[in-house]
Amino acid sequence: MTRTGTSTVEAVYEEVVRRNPAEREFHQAVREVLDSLGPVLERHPEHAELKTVQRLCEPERQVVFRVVWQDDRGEVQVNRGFRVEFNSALGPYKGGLRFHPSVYLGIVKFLGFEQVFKNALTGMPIGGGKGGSDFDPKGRSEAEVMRFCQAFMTELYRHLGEHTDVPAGDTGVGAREIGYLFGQYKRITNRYESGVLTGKGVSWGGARVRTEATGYGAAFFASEMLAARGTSLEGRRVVVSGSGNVALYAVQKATQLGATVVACSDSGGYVVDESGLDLEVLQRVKEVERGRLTDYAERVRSARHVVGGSVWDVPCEVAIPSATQNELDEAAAARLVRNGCVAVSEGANMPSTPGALEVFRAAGTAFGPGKAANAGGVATSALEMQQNASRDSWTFEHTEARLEQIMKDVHARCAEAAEEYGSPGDLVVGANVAGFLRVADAMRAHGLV
Ligand code: NDP
Ligand code: 2IT
Repeated sequence: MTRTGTSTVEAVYEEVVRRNPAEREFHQAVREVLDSLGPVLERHPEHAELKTVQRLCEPERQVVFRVVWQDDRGEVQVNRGFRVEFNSALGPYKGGLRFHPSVYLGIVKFLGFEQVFKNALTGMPIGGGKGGSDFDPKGRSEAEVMRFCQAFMTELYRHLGEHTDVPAGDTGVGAREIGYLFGQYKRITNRYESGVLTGKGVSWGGARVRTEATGYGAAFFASEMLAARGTSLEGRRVVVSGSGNVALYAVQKATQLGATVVACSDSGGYVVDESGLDLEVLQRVKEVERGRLTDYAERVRSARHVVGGSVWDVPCEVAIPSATQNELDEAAAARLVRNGCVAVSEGANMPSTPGALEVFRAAGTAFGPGKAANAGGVATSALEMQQNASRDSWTFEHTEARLEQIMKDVHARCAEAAEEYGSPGDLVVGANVAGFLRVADAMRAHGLV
């Protein structure tokens, strides 16, 4: 990296850490992007003058609010809600809502920052944002989840709109929660504004394939990376971490593409099944019964449940981490490489630590960063917005074909940018550079705002 590029990004990073103290995940996400931008700033000195990178690191708006609700025993509960509207250069703020006890501003900002680049990479007209709450849905009744969602939306609604900010799901937020959130938005505003949330039920404005889209997209992306190396998923041993929305559909698509998915996990441990996971049972346990992997292992004789431990101990050729940030560290990456893993497609956001990334780079492992590999979810959300705007409803086949093409395009954009900016084959650099250039160009056009 040349000196001007390096000194600019170093100064920006120091400033980000100073202005956003103790937001570790946000620092990490910014660092990774900045590490890719030196050569871009060299070639586009106007962005140094316009302080494009500094502006990109500062959210346009951050909303933090109190959420008060009553649990089933009548006890008053107080949670914190967030919506970080990060960047609207390319379209309305777009990004999911996460309900998990670990949520704080640093998590929401890292996710919002990643979302800006991811959404740019899809080529669609969507800006970046993210939100959520430290509410823990685990063990909560249906009625409690509904009351929480209503209380959350009672504040959030004033910041939303189909041309302003369009949330969707993320960890802990699926079709059920989107339903309650939409109902409350409609009640407060007296508007059936379909395009204000995505991930809706198909019978009331949702897009087919949105449920499957992130996991399918991550499997398609793995397939693209392997194709670029003259091979495929056919006959490959795959491990997927997590067993939530992204993981389930990554398992399904990888299996449809000829792979055998031998393991998946949750926060309590993992299951291994050498004959391949039984998706039907897995879906019933996780989606219908909202159960645990221990329930799955009780029903499937060939499966073995391991309490605790790391799913990355299970040898595989392709890994699709789809649980949470920093779930795959340097030691796990080294084990994966040693066991013959040739490709990693990140279904989750930032699941690999910086140390893991270095291991994969050094080993020449094909690596698809989350902001590229999991972009299928938000891209299909943008397709849902299109359908809502035209009051149309597409078939599953048509929508899936669009998703597959989008994932191919995202891969191509990353590969081309990596090549052009001196890091051929490095899709981390490619994703950061291609995402940056598209947002930066729009920001320049809009002037100093
Ligand atoms: P879900 O809530 O449906 O599932 C999350 C899964 O990950 C669960 O199996 C959960 O286990 C596991 N998990 C969560 N936190 C931890 C943890 N700290 N340690 C171990 N396991 C954990 O979420 P999604 O599938 O929707 O999201 C998974 C990831 O994908 C997140 O990083 C999210 O940001 C990302 N993503 C999601 C998209 C979407 O459309 N939903 C789009 C793009 C990215 P347990 O049940 O035990 O908590
Ligand atoms: O991280 C993500 O891209 C998501 N959670 C999906 C966001 C969306 O608006 O569909």
